[in-house]
Amino acid sequence: MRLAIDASQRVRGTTSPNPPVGAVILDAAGEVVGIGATRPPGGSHAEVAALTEAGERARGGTAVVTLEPCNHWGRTGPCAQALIDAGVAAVHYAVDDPNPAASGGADRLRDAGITVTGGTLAADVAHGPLRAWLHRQRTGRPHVTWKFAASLDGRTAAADGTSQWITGPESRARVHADRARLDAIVVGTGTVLADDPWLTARLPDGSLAPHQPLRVVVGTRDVPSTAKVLDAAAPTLLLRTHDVSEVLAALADRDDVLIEGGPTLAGAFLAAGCIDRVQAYVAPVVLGAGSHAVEGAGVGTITEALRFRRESVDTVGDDVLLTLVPKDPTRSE
Ligand code: AOF
Ligand code: ZN
Repeated sequence: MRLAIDASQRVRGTTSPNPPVGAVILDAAGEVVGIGATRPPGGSHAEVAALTEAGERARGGTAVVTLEPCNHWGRTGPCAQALIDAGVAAVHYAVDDPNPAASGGADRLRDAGITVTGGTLAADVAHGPLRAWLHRQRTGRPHVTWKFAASLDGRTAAADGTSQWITGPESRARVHADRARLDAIVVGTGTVLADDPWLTARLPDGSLAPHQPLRVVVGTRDVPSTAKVLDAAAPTLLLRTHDVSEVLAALADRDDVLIEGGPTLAGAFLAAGCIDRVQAYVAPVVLGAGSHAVEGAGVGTITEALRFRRESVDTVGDDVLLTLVPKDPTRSE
């Protein structure tokens, strides 16, 4: 299952509206003979990709899949039937498919005499590669992460507006690796005008990662045609609105969305209860003056404070990465 999870991680950001699923086929002796992951929409599901690699060696073997094999004719044929036809003897999967149109694969496999085990490493998969897709299945909207980098004194830019390199090189590398697995990155027009960000995912050598998320610019101010965000490195969507629900509606077929800035956009998403996870990079540096990560989150008094629960704390180089989820999810659950 760890191998299947790794395979699925590599296709994150390339499969939506389908889930990034991973599959591994073992032959009858327990040797790995096929590894596959969901192809872009219209392409093979993970099981079929792995079975194709395994060929005849799948007969009498075992399939390990991060999601219950599907049972329907959608854009492709049912994976449960493909596993039956390939003659596998056992199937282990992590998470039940919540999509009513596709579920039922486990029963179909059992009816064909295959030993089926569900729930293998289910929490790792549900909180990991399938988190955003499962969230959209449950709520009907994308999973939204709000990411920011701040100094020890809570500043996201210095007094003169300069903001590059608050956090260290390790944090920047991590941000780029994360970007390459996203479906969309959202910023406000204010951030585009102030910082002219490129919003691409770059590899450690500075070149562009093979997969680029959709760049989304939100707001009513004009974006100059020379803005880096409008170049050909990745697709870009301009949304002339401030309205959080309009932004989410425009991204309804995306699973994994990141809010990158600035403070007005973050405030609007927080006030609307539409942040599902926070990634706060805190750097050991003091700026003493300058902007903050959030403006206007609708908090007037301490009892209205938006509170979060710690999911993890990681050190990244000299920085600390706090990963948080809302304590009292309003719309997110
Ligand atoms: C699997 N393996 O790798 C994936 C599955 O329209 P389709 O045919 O592409 O089907 C999409 C649905 O199939 C999707 O909503 C989900 O329920 C399931 N995805 N199932 O067995 C896979 N990606
Ligand atoms: Zn399938």
